[in-house]
Order: sequence, then C-alpha cells, then structure tokens
Amino acid sequence: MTNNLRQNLSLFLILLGICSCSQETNIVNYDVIPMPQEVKSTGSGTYTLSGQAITIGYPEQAKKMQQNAEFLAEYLQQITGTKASVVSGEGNITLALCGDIKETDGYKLSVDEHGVQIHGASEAGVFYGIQTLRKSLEATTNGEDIALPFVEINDYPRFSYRGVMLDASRHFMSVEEMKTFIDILALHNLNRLHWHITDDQGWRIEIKKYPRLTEVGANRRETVIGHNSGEYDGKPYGGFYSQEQIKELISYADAQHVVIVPEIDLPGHQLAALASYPELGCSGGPYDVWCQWGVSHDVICAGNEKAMLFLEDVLSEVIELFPSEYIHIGGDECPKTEWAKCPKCQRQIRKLGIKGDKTHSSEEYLQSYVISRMEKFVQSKGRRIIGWDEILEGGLPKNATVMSWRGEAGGLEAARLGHDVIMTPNTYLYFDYYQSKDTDTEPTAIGGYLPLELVYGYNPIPEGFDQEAAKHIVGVQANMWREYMPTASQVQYMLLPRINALAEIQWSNPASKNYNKFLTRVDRMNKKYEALGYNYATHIYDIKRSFESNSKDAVLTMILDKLGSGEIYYTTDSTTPTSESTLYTKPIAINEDAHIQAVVIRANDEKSRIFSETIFISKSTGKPITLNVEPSDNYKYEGAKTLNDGLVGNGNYRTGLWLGFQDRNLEAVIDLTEVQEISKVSFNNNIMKSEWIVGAQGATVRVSEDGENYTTVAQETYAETVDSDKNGTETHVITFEPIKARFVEVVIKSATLPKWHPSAGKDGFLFVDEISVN
Ligand code: TNX
Repeated sequence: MTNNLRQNLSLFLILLGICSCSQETNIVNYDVIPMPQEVKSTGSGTYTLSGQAITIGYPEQAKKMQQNAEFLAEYLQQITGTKASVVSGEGNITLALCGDIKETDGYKLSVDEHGVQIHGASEAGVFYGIQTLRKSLEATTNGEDIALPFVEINDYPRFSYRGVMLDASRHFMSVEEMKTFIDILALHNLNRLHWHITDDQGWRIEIKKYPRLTEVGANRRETVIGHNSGEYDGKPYGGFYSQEQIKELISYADAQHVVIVPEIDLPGHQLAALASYPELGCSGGPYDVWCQWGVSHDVICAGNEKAMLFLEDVLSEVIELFPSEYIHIGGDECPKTEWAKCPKCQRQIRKLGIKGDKTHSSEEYLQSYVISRMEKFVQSKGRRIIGWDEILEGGLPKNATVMSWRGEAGGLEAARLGHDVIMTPNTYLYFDYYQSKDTDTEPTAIGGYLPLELVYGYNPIPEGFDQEAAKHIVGVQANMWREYMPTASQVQYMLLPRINALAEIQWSNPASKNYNKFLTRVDRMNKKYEALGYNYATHIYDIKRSFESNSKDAVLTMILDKLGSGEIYYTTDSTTPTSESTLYTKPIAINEDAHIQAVVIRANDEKSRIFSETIFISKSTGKPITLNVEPSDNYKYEGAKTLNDGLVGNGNYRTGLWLGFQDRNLEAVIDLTEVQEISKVSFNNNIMKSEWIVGAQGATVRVSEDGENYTTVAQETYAETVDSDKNGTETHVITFEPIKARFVEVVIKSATLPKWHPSAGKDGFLFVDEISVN
C-alpha cells in the first residue's frame, strides 16, 4: 500500500470512528514500538475510557503495583490532560500479577466490554503492558473519550538485558537530565542503564575513601575543540554525582524497572584517578585529567599492590551503592607501553611466573591477572563482572559476562566458549556515529555512519548460529560515548529515533521485521517525543534515494521516495528546489554529470532537509563489475557496484560509498559491455592515518577485448603516506595510449603501515571509491 493510500484509509477510519459514537474519540493504534509478539483483535467492539473519570486498579497492599498504577495515571494525564485516580482493587484499567504468564517479564493486555486488564508475569511485565497502552494512545485535548478496540496482546521480550550505555565522564548530565534519560529508556521497554562513570577525562562518582577522586579527578582544565584539533576551549569542565544523588537515581530508575549497571573502567582509562593519586601510576606522575579524546598510555600500575587495593576499595563502595547483579569493570583499550618499561610491573610478571607466548605478550597476561583478580573480588561480594571484549584475551573464568564492542565476531566467539554475552557491536550500535551521510549539516560526531535502517537490520543471533551458544547471548545494548555529545539534548538527538530500532532488536520477533512498517511506527513515536519535549532527529522525513537496476534508457535511473504525505520537487541546475521546481512524478534518467537537489514539501509548507547528490558519469558508470577478492569484513557494504555507481565518497570512509581492503589488494574487472577506445582510469583513496587507513602502494591496469587475453597498459607506484599527509580523499589518475577494450582490470595495491606509524609494519587498510574509465 502506498503511503498516500494508507493515509487516506486511516483518515477514513478516523472519520468512521467519529461517526459511530456520539462523543469525540481519539486515535488508538496498538501498532507500537517495540512491536508486541502477538496482537489479536477480539471482536469489533470498543471499550470507552472517559478522560474525566478513569480509574486504575491495583492489588491491595502491593506497593510496586501501586507505583505502576501511578505511572499510568501520570501518562494518562500527559495524554488526556486529566489525572486518572488510582484505587486498590478494580478500575476501568486493572493491573494484576498472573502466574499463568510464563515468559519472563511477559504481560497480557486485554480490552473487552468490562474494561482494560493488564496482567503481568512480574511487576516489570505489568509496567511493559502499561507502556504498550500508553504508546497505543495519541494525545487528546482535555476531556475527550478514548475508544479502545477490543484486543488481546500477548507479549514478552526476546532478550532479558536490554540496555543503553551512557558515558558520564567525557561529558556530564545533571540529576534531572539523568531522570529524563531514564524515562526515555522506560518508554522503549529497556531495563538496563549501563553507566560509564569514570574515564580519563573525568571521575564522576563520589568515593568516600578517596576524596581527591572528585576534588581533583572530576575536573579538567579545558576541553579540546573538535577531533583533537590541538586547540582547546579554555573553559574548566567538571561535575560528579554524590552517593546520595546516586541513590536517588537508582531508586528513580528502579521504579521504572531499570537497573543501573555501574562501570569503573580499569586498568586503562584511569587518568582522572592517576591525576588524583599519582602514586597509582607506573611513573608516579604528575598526571592531568585529560583534556583531549583517545586512548591514554598512562594506566594503573599493575605491579603496585596499593593500586590493586585502590581498585578493590573503589569497587567495594560501588557494590555497596548499586544493587545491580552486574558490576562492569571495563578492561578495554589498556596500552601496555608503560607496563613494559615499569620495574614494578616487570617484577610482578616474574613473581607471578607469567610468560609471554605466540598469542599474548607477558604484559597482556598481566592485564589478565588484574581482571581475574577483580573478578574474584566482585564474585566474593556476591556479584558478577561484565567487561569489554578485551577481557577475553589471556583467559577468563566462565562466569564473566562479555560485552562485545569490536564488531560481532568476538561476541559470538565468546558465546561459543560459554560466556554470557551482551552484544553491542560498533558496526551497528554505536550511537555516537553519524546517522546521516550528509555530515556537513549534522552536529559534529565521532565519525562512522549508522543510519536508522542499518541499526534496524541488525540481528544479534545470526541465522544458523549454534543454538546452545545462542542461549548465552543474553542481551543487546547501544552505546552513547559522549566525546561529541556535550549536552543532554544532543544525547537525545543521537538516541532518538535510533533507540526504536534498538528496542525492536531487543524485544521483538525478528521474523516479523519490515522496515517500511517500522517507519510508520517511528513516525508515531516522534509525535510522542514532540509531546514530551524530547529532541529527536528527523531524517526519516528526508528523501530516500535508490537507483533502478538494469535501466535500459539511461546510464543511471534515480528513484526518489519519502515517508508519508507531501510532494517531491527537484532541480538539476544547482538551484535550491522549491514548490516551483520540477514535480517528481517518475524516476530521473541520468546520462551525463548531474547535480540533483530535491525537497519534500508537506502540509503547511513544511519542508524536508534538502537532498543533494552529484553524479559523475564515465564510460564505466553502472557497468557490470566484479571483484576477484572480497573486501574486508565490515567494509563490504553493497560490494563491487559501489565502485562505479556514479557517487563519489566524501571524507567519511564509513558512509558505504567506500570499500575497505586489509591484507589484500583490490582486484576489479569492469565490463564496458562493448569494445570502445579508452585512455584513462581514475580512482580515489581515503586516508585516515589514526585508523590504519593509508594510501595505495601502486596500481596496475590491464585491458582486454575478449575477457581472456589481457594487455597491461599501465603500472604505477605511489609514494608512501607520510605522517604530515592530510587525512581525506586522494585522487589517482592513470593515463595511457588510447586503446580499444571492453574489459578493464584494475588492481590497486594495499600498503603496510609506514615506519612513522604507531602500528608500523602491520597491514594497513586501503579504502577505494569510484573507479572511472574514460
Ligand atoms: C572506544 S568502546 C571506547 C571508548 C570511546 C569509543 C568511541 C570502548 C570499550 N572504548 O573509550 O569513547 O570508542 O566510539
């Protein structure tokens, strides 16, 4: 069904609703996020709730259920403008616990002539039923009646751990802002807030035994501007949570069935602690709370017993404070350079009898010692550790839960080894990455590219994955690293609406995934955000572009699409599109270089963001292309055709327009489909030195008329990337004597990392886009 048709139909249904009963009715739609497991219509009737006189019943003496009822009353007030009354016993809406519901945190929401019943397997289950009811209702003006169609919803979550990680160190949020953040998690049925509360750039939790952690460690002198530009803003930055404030937040979250999982990141990412107590580091300092981003070489000294006791003391207070079963101890990104030089660490290595081997250095095993020691300590207090996937290196007890962030493979492997795993791959769930390709019009982000659709497509348990191992995948989480999210409002912008995709991955049945239907649900959630005053990103209302495959009449045929109502207007002459421009009625045929700009204009002259794309046409654009060697994992995107689709990648190597190759060359063959004269091949490299992406070592072009006998027409060697080279795009143009050819083979050689590079000698990445032949 087209969007227009759907809208007309829903308008018709609304009118029908209004006509069929005497009072005004608002819109009820059980199509919510996360999509419930089962929604069954149980007849054509409706039950009417009067905004003026709604009662919510809960079982007598049940405090948690009363709390649930009060939340519902508050939500109904937001929706209807009138506060419902909460009563013990039965109401128009009755909440109850029900032993028949077997799924953990499941619920059943039924509407019939007697009213609305929300029965849960647990108080949390009832709470999720309440969220579903709340999300089914659209706002009314004061006093309208609400006609709920008869229904039975049987629902339960797919994963038991449904989290978001919030980094409180790089930037801070007030207690009030934290509460709103928790409200947002609850609205989407999430139940874990992983709170990354210490890092190099700020220690943000009061520890009574070590007051300098917050006196010194909570404050940095200033903050770097942009991506470690070398320039600083000159403004002192600080903040921390007192233990009293933390208790307040824990109980605020608990009321909404959200557990706060604290993280003390150790033994790396500890510069704020070292600045407070320099004797805990290998060199003894002095150290400063870091004013820039990245991974610091200064870490906790693993050869100093006092430093180990410090970590245990901190964990003791954390465990005392947070009731969470899980205590996160970090374990990520701990450089071993200081340990390798430090006499105390080396003595400890000898004392423990640690020996390096082919897989790990002795310093890496020393990290394993620290993690295992902390694991035992946390275990002795009756809790369990979680750590980032690096904790697996060097061996670990089975009861440690692994949080897999470096892609998916590590997490899946940990599950096979029998560890519980929480999947939070940066390839899908790093919400600090850009959500639009058009990064110039976005607030600065760390990089990357994770649009809503890509997030929605993630399945934490790949098809065919071992069933026993799959049981160990207990949860899914998105991460809000906050180097580039200074404010709470910006955090909301990066989270909303991607949290909808996250919530469905965590909760719903993957077999019923459908992105277009999902978008109509997101549209409804956006209205909720609007009403609640949340800052959300609006990319779903922008133009969506695709290309028609196998078009006969043009080199490329561009299709423009949009969500919901409105018309698309476009220009090809670089002027800004308006309602006076060409109305889009059919796909656009492109046969020469073109700059297409388009806009959706909706009711009340509301305009989408402007879509703008430049297409470059060469003899090879859109022609059949094959790759002899696959690109590296994570950088395959849509494969070979990315290389000659007419679109030229920008400085962001993760937009899907660049293909990445590590430890292999690019070998492409383009079929020009007929023999023609050619004399030039060009291509671009993307360079991002800190991420191991360097320029090509060289390139070879071979051509053929029949696809069997090839002639080499060019062979080039390129200068190595040097430290002072700029990051970004580098163009190579290869020219040769005009020759007749149909098949063009291009080999682009990847390089190892040069001597000046911190990881010299390792295989570098080669990123290539847009090979054009002329
Ligand atoms: C890696 S993910 C980190 C963080 C950064 C993040 C930025 C992880 C365990 N460590 O320290 O903030 O990348 O995306």
